[in-house]
Order: sequence, then C-alpha cells, then structure tokens
Amino acid sequence: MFERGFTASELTDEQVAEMQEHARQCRGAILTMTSAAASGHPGGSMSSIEMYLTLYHHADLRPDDPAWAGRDRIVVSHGHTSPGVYTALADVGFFPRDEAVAHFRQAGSPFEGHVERIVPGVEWDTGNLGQGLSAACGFALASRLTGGGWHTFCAMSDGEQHKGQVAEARRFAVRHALTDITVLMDLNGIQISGHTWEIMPVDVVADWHADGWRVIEVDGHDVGKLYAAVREAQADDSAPVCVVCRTVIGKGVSFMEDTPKYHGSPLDDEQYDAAMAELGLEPYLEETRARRAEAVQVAEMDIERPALPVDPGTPRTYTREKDADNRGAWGTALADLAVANPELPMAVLDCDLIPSVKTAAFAEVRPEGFVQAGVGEHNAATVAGSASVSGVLSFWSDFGVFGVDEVYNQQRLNDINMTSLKLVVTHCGLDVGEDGKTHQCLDYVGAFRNFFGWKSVVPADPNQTDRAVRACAALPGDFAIAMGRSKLPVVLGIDGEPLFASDYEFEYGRVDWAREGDEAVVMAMGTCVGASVDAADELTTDGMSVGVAVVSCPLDLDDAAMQKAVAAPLIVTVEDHSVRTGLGASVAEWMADNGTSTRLVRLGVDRYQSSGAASDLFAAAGLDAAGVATALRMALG
Ligand SMILES: Cc1ncc(C[n+]2csc(CCOP(=O)(O)OP(=O)(O)O)c2C)c(N)n1
Repeated sequence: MFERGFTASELTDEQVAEMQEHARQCRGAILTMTSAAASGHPGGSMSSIEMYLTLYHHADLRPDDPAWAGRDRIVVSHGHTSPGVYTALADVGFFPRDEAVAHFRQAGSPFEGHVERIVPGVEWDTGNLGQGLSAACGFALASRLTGGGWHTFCAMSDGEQHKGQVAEARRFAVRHALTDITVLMDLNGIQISGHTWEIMPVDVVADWHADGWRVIEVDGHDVGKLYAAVREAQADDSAPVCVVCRTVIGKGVSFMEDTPKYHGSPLDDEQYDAAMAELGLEPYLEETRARRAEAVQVAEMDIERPALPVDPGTPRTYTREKDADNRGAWGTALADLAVANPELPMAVLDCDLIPSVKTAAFAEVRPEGFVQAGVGEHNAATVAGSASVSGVLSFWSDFGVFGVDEVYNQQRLNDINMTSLKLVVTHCGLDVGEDGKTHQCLDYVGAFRNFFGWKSVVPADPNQTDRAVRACAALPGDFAIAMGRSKLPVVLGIDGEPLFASDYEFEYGRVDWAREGDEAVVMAMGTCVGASVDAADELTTDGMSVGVAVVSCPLDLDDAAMQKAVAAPLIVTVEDHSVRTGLGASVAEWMADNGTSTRLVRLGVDRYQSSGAASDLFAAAGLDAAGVATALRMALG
C-alpha cells in the first residue's frame, strides 16, 4: 500500500521495488489480454504503465467507492492504451484483474478497446485523440466552481500532440489559471505509422513552455523519479505543469521495444511465450482463453446524465409592442437563472462572441461563471461537456455553424460520455443574413438526429425561448437550443394574446397549436412560425381552414399532435433548415412509420443561399408568408 495524495516526500527503496514488481505483473497482464483478444494496443500500454501506476496508486481515490465526489480526476487522453489503464486500475483494487484480462474487447464487456466511463475508475471516454486535456480543463474548472477541491491529472501521448485542440486546451488552462491540472505525457517517440519525428515533428517541450506551462522532464520508467516529478508538479500553484515522461514503446520485452508494429499489434502465441519468459512471468494465455467463454462478472459503473436542482425563476413575457430577438430572450433568461440560483455552480462558455450571443448580462451577474474560450471551439465543446458531469450547470453559446458543425465529433463524444450540456446556438439558418453561405448552419436538427442522446429545441419566438431555456436548464441530458438572429414578432394565439406567455409551460416534445383547421395543417419550426401563422390567417380570410402546429422539438414528435395533423388531407412543413434533414424529414419519417398517406409538402432550404438581408433570403427560398401561402394554395388546388 502506498499513501494517497502524494503526501510522502519520496518513495523508499522498498516502495520502488514494490512498484517495479507491480509494473512487471501489469506488463504480463497487458500482453495476456491483448493476445487473448487478438487485438489491442500493447506497446503504448507498456510505455505508459509506470505513469498509470503512479497516478492510480498515489492520487486521492477510493477504489471501493469509485464515484466518491471528492476524488482526484484522472483523464486518460490516449484511450487506446486501455490495457495499461485496466491493469493499473485492477492493481489498486477497482475490480478483479482477471475479469479485465479475460474479457478485454469482448462484446458485452465493459472493458472496451478504448477507455469508457462504465469501467470503475475511468472518468472520461476517449480514443478520439486530442480531447482529453480539454476534458481535464472542464474537471478542473468544475473543481473551482463547486469548491470540490480535487486535483485533475491528464495522461497523454506524443502522437496526439499534433492536434490543434491540445493547443487550445493548453492556452485555456493558462488563461484561466487552472494550476491544479497535471499532465503526464508518454513521450515514446512512436505512433501508428512510424516514429513521431517522421510522421509530424513536434517540439513538445517548446510548445508547452510557449503556452505558459511549466515542463518537467523525467525518465518515465524510473518509478522513484516519476513519483517525485508528479508530486512536485501537483504542489506547484504557479502554473499548470506537464511532466514529460521519456519512455520506450513495448518497454520490458526486447523485441517489442521502440518498434512501431507493437503500437497496435498483439503477440502471437510463440512471441507471447518468449515475452513472458523475458519478463520472468508464467504464461497464462490458455487459462485466459478458457475464461473468455465465461460470463463477465464485473459491476459496471451506473452512469446517469446529471440534473441539478434549478429554480427556473419568473418567466418574462414579450409582447407585440416591441419586437425582440430569441437570442436576447436567451441572454436575459440566462442572467435570470444566475440570479434565481445564487448557490448553483454555473459555467457559460463563450468563444469570442459575447455581443452576438448575448451572454454579457450573465457575465455581469456571475463573472466567475463566465468562461472565455477564445476562438477554440473544439476545446470549448469538451470543457463544457466534462464540467456538466461534475456538478456544474453548463452552457455553451455560439453561432450554429461553430457550436454544431465545427465540433461535430466533440458533441458526439459528449453524448457518449453522458453529459448534460446546454448548447445554445444562435445565427442558425438563412436568418444569419448578411454573413452568407459559410455561416449558414442549416443542419442544427439534422446533425443531432445522428446522435442517440442529444435533443434539439427550436423555439418560435422570444416567449418560447425564455421558457425553453429555463425548463431545459433543469432537465438531464444534452440539449441544443437553436435560434436565428433576427427580431421576431411575438406569436399570437387565435385570441390575439401571446401564445407562449401567461400559463404556457415548455414541455419537451409537445407540439403547440397556434391555429386550428382541417383542410390543411402547416407544421412550422423556429423562425418560420410567424410567417406560417400569417399565411394560414390569409387563407382563412379567403374561406379556407388551415391549422398551424408549432413544433419546437423536431426530433421527438408528439404522437397526439401528429395524429391530429394527418387527419387533414395536406401537411406543409416549414423550416429555416435543410429540407433534407430537419422537421420535414421527421414528419415524413413519422408518417412512414405509422402507415399514413397524407399529402406532404416540405418547404425549407434546398441550397446554400447568398449573402443578404434575412427577409430577402427567406423570400427567395419561399419561406416568407407569401411563399408559404403560395405553396398552400398550389397544394390545395
Ligand atoms: C483524432 C484521431 N485521429 C486518428 C486516430 C487513430 N489513431 C489511433 S492511435 C494513433 C497514433 C497514436 O500515437 P500515440 O498516441 O503516440 O500512441 P502510441 O503509439 O504511443 O501508443 C492514431 C493516429 C485517433 N484515434 N484519433
């Protein structure tokens, strides 16, 4: 047993010898599990193993209570070295080692090819290289905002130092003085296709220095020196510290050492026997293969998307007397939430768009929760995600094209990590206006359609925005609340009163009816609702009966509302979104799944439009009131 919290000033000779023995046993386990699975990454696992043992033996963790709130957070960014991580976690008692060795990379087992949170002791699913340091920044930020007081460690590889997101995260850590992050970098000089200096040379020491980190270099296989370096790094409050561990891939088995092949190739039976003999260990591949046929015994971590106790405050009501924009309503609701929940840790990530995404009011009332990430969206997406699983109500606001399209894989990885991020994207659709094609985010529903967890909310006016923001803040899971840029007329009900005010409550998935009618139903989303209501009113004046359904949750259609809509002979969907993948696609899918054959006309965006006033772009795309009315008249004959 070693003391936790890096309290001992140094390792004794006996402890060094003990740790070396742990490392030897772990190397044998790494080779056995990868050979039994006939896949996996033994080389980097063997170069990183002393790093992992140092962290898991000495960080402030409770292997018998892996979810203990005050634990130090350890993120392993090079998730392919899972054999090293699993054997080190087992070494300190998180689960029986045999289970991980026998069931590595086996269908149904938690011991997946890349580290996953379902394994006790793993904090963040990785494997998409370059994202781990950002996750560590989110954990460190959460420690500060919640007062949790934990230290955050991040293990990284040298291959991933090519990635731009790593540089974004380095600068973010320094900008926010996240000095309680310690990085351990496995500098083994090898990646998949060869040596790092052949693939893409990176001067890691200079890079980390240049961004304001302190760098300590150490022999990553000398457990005594490694312990001392990490202890020194952890205690340093002047800057975040990167401990560069000089290592050898495949360390401990001569024919594997410094050989790129063993980045990702397991040993065959003959090589395995030779390697185990060199390590001085008895082979146990046959027994492992036999155990592989047995059921997995280990208890997985029970992971839920967190929901925090949020007081929604008092909703605001916007009226027709003064047009307002949805983004202004979002910014005001956000500041209201901060005021209504003074004790609730909140973070709002910004990527240099304060005036546009309307987060200034929040920054005013909760300056410590306002987190500037600069033009570093990949980092911001991951920071916001990991903070959201650590007791922080976490928002990120950006333009749609940056918060959705720029960071598709980061949002996908957030989903896999069961985050509870509230993404508020403005300037979506043609409503971005004069910024033109490059800024037209036309897939804010379609992109999230591909993920299994994300929910998409597209409010119709400032009143619905206000209530949706307050409601989503209290819900578990990832929500993308998408809106345009323009000021919008408040949507009125048939009684002439604001439809989304008074006793209206936002309920995820519910469709709201702005008009009733049975000759046709217009199903409209977001910015297009106002024009759709105007068009329906125009046709009603001409004696036709046209209903308008306001769909704010296009990925989860309300069955009762759909049954009502398909009772009409015609449905027209209207959206400021790609007509291929948004609301129209959802309605078509629902109709096909439910065997209905109502005529469907889909209005939306079918090409990137030019740069110009949003009203002109809507008119050109047939998405203004005149365009919707014309489409209705044509379809109704
Ligand atoms: C973003 C991303 N791009 C590509 C890959 C594919 N990939 C897996 S491991 C690896 C090279 C890794 O080098 P290093 O992390 O230094 O690993 P080592 O050989 O030391 O184990 C690559 C390119 C990936 N996992 N993630």
